[in-house]
Amino acid sequence: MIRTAAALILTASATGVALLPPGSAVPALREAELCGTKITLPADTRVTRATRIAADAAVAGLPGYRPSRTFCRVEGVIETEIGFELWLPEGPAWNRRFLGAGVGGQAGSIAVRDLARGVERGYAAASTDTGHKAADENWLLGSRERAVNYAERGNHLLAIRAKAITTAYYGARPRKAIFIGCSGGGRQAMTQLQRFPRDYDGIIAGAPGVNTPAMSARRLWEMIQHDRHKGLLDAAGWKRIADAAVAKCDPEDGLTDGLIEDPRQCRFTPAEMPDLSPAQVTLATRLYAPLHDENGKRIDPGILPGTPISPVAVPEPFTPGPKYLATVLFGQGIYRDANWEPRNFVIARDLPAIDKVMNLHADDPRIDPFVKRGGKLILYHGWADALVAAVPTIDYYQTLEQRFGRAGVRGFARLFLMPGMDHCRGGGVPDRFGGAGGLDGEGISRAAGDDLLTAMEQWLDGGPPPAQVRTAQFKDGKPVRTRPACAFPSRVRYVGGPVEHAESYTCASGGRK
Ligand SMILES: [Ca+2]
Repeated sequence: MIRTAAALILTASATGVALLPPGSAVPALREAELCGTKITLPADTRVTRATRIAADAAVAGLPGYRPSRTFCRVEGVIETEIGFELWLPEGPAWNRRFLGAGVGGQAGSIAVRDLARGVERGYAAASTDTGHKAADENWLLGSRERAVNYAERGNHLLAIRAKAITTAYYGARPRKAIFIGCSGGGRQAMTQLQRFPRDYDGIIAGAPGVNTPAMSARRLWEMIQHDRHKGLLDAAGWKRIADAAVAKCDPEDGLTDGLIEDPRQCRFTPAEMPDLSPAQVTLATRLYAPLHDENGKRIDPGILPGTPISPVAVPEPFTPGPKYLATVLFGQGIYRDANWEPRNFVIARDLPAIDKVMNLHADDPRIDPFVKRGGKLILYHGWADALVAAVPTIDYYQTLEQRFGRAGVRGFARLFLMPGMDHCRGGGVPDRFGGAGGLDGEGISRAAGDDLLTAMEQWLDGGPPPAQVRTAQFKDGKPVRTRPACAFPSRVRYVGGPVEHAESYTCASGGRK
């Protein structure tokens, strides 16, 4: 891939526009000056701005961040509308690695926090909006290319073009490339791994939504249910239901610590709550249950007990767009209608139809090319994620076990599940462990045992795979609770001491399916 990228530059320099058919639009041979360094750009790539940002200077779009080192902030466009940024630490500070950072929800923005984190560690770090701007609420009504750019192509082009620019800028190829993302960014990560296995050596995917069409169908269906039964259960009511499940199942895992170690083992139904009305029980039971389409076909595994359901249309994480991803996907993607009415949603009709517009499935276990070239995968997911359920991520890991064998998978993949953690982070539980979307050093430390990015770096460099990661809960800037997350299928076992200290636990194998 890197060779291809270098070849692209050569093609652009050596042949320029000569090979284009007569009469076609003639792109200029593109040169750019990146903060004092002149390079030749890939032929389809423009740099719109390159800004030298000094150490300790303010960084636009990321208030409060003061970089510890000087870097060149490159903003550009691939083809006609795939916006990207590439942050390049000044020469000697480069760690010879490349970091791709995914964007959640509808994309349309740049993962600047992850780019800042990359720069702090010396990465050349890049992120793309995948071809549209979040402010454009009807983005999917644009060119048909936008769907495929969003689904897969934007990040693939980013990997190739941004690596080419990186190579030209430093005069050397990155020796390792890592992609990190959560939510939609996690789906992007898994898509890279499955469809473009040469783009990245290491993939860190949080809450990936490996079946995004089904997940979006649930989102829309839930919105319709909440709308239809407005006022029946408010946020406090839904929270009480989740709390009742935790109260019942927390001690069943052997330790009363406010967390359900494996909510799949928790047997709880809202009918157990005597203070709920029959109508409330019916609604809650229906929303937690697996979703079925109008023909009775099962669409998803449902919501795990202990996960609070939001009674309003759930806001999209990370991209505060005026329209919800599910509405955009189905309304604009299928019906090309900006005013499509979500109440017209028919699962059995619309769910298969979205697959004809774009491929948002990221659950293909046939990842042999990635595995054969030594690629490594770290997955993580919060057990109490109400937006993107954890179970499909576990299911995906288990399809890998079926294909590669349990020992085989442990050669290239690790899955960490965080009890009580919400979508990507949050939930009032330990949720800092060097996942996507955080600034560098926001956890306990940057050591491999505390930080998944460091763990990936060391694994790729021949070190041991992470057997566990210490997760931390912070309050007012201070860690108040730490806990190990153990690589699936091993589980956390309490061995004695304060429950809020990671040292009171060990990872035990077995006992989990
Ligand atoms: Ca417990």
